[in-house]
Amino acid sequence: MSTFNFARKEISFKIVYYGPALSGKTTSLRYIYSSLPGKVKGQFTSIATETERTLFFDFLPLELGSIKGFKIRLSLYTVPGQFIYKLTRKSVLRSTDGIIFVADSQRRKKEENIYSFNDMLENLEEYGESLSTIPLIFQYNKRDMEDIMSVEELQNTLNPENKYTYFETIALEGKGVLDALKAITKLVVAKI
Ligand SMILES: Nc1nc2c(ncn2[C@@H]2O[C@H](COP(=O)(O)OP(=O)(O)O)[C@@H](O)[C@H]2O)c(=O)[nH]1
Ligand SMILES: [Mg+2]
Repeated sequence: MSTFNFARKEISFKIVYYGPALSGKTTSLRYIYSSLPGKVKGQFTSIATETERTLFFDFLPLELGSIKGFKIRLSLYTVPGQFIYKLTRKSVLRSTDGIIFVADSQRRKKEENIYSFNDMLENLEEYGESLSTIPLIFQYNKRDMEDIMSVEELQNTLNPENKYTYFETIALEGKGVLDALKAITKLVVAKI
């Protein structure tokens, strides 16, 4: 839920990077962090296990331009993808304004992508939310890897009605990451 702070003339939006474990969510946030000038980005907080997989969440506050005199703030979160962290994923998703679903293009991850997408829908539903009100953008990530699904196959699997915009991304190189962020930002800002 976007929040207005009239005293400080700020609007804050929350965007969650959702997807299966190791699909490239934290890498996407790292790239965003490294590519933006210092005054735009806040502290990048990452709480990780020793194996470098996200345990709780990653959090990156950004200050963008302003509209109608209100400063735009974005808070970017990622969820831990491993099956056992379902409750954490649900709590990170609370009151989100937009979702970037980071799918892993590798063929052997097909079922995990589907599981994660359905898990996200379930969690939204438990908050009384759905994709009819919360904008979503896909990142079809790891396009540089061997044995990946075609975009057509990913679309048929995750986005069969082509309702959501997708970007082919290589988070490790930053390719497509900022385009996806801009697209979701446009959608969440348009909603207010
Ligand atoms: N080749 C390749 N590796 C990637 C890409 N994106 C992420 N990775 C790697 O995949 C692994 C998991 O990435 P991470 O961002 O931690 O996944 P998360 O669990 O979704 O946060 C790391 O070793 C990354 O370097 C990509 O587009 N291409
Ligand atoms: Mg992570």
